[in-house]
Amino acid sequence: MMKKKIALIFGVTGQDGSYLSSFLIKKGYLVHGVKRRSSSLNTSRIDHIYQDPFAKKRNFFLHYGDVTDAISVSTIIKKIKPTEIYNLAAQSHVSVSFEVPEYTANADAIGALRILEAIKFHGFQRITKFYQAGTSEMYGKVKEVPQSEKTPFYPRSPYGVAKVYAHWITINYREAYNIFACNGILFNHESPVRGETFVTRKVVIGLCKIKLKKQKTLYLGNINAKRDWGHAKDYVEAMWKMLQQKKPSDYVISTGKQYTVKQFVNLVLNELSIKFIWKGRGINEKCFDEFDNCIVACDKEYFRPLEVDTLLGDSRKARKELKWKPRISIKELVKEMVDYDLKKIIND
Ligand code: NAP
Ligand code: G4F
Repeated sequence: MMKKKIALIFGVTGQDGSYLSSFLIKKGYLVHGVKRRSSSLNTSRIDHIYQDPFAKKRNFFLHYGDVTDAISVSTIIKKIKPTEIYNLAAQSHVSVSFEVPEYTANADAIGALRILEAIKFHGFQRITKFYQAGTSEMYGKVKEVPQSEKTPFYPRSPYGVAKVYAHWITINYREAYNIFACNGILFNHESPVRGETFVTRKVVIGLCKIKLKKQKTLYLGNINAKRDWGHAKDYVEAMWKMLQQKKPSDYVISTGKQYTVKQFVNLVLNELSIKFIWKGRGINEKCFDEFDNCIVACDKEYFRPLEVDTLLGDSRKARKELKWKPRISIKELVKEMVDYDLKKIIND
């Protein structure tokens, strides 16, 4: 009988962690996830795959740990001896990284180093493959359009800078110690379980509440920023595909289509059948419903010290070598997110 593959996911309780866990369980993996201790439950995204610790024949296991704690990282890796490690753990909010830059560097940059060093320290170079959750934020003030694996980085936030370190330390351990290590450079990807303070989910929740007359106005920051938005379900498949190649490499994962935040708002308003009109310019631009109620406005509070104005990915390498392509369109993504939050708000 073939030995089961063993995956270890740092960041299992996050959006991508939940989709990746479900995906790998379906592929027949034994999946181990690292969760942080928190004062209230932080496992709602993985409740559907949770298994009783006393149940026989389990394929999903949780461990307490933290990527800022080298001993916990090293102990878990030694105990599990995983065939694949996915490092999804991060303080992943760009705006928050300006408020907690040192913590962001510790978790997002040195966190990756701690995992790589543990693989090396335990002599698992030949056993354990490594995936690093890189980001289009590394392109920041973009040097070319669209952005590919060859585009130079110019990060614009403590988060982006930390991720550039993680990117290069992954390449460094691949070249120095022959670890099968890959960087995914993923553009924004969303889902119904996206964190509530990222713009897509914030817009969906806000406008659903406005539709249900539970909120009057949604306040946003820079509505002219452009993003290349995909669906998390498609993107976790690309992570897995990278680790199934003959040779490790780095890949851009993106849809190749770009929308402004304002266009995303419009898609959600259409999905909710809310008639609307935009008036004004710049920070004074506002969206009104058919009864002249202001339903969307901008507030300085949500602007960042530096902005990434535009992101658009060129994922031709992944499409060719990984035979990967996004399946879910932005319209389908919006519909799924709206359906989920409308139901949730009605039932809460
Ligand atoms: P997310 O929902 O914010 O999830 C982040 C995960 O990391 C959560 O499980 C979180 O735990 C965990 N975590 C945070 N700090 C940690 C620490 N010190 N030790 C251990 N775990 C820690 O992010 P996501 O959207 O799933 O993204 C997954 C990864 O891809 C992140 O590294 C992110 O930076 C990167 N990325 C995301 C996108 C995107 O558009 N979603 C694009 C490119 C790259 P808690 O649940 O306890 O907070
Ligand atoms: O949804 P966002 O917060 O995502 P952002 O900053 O692009 O970062 C996300 O994608 C990255 C990949 O490129 C990941 F690496 C990262 O972990 C994260 O998942 O903001 C998107 C855009 C920004 O330009 C922001 O300024 O929306 C703009 N925006 C406008 N109003 C807002 C708001 N963003 C947030 N969060 N909240 C607002 O009210």
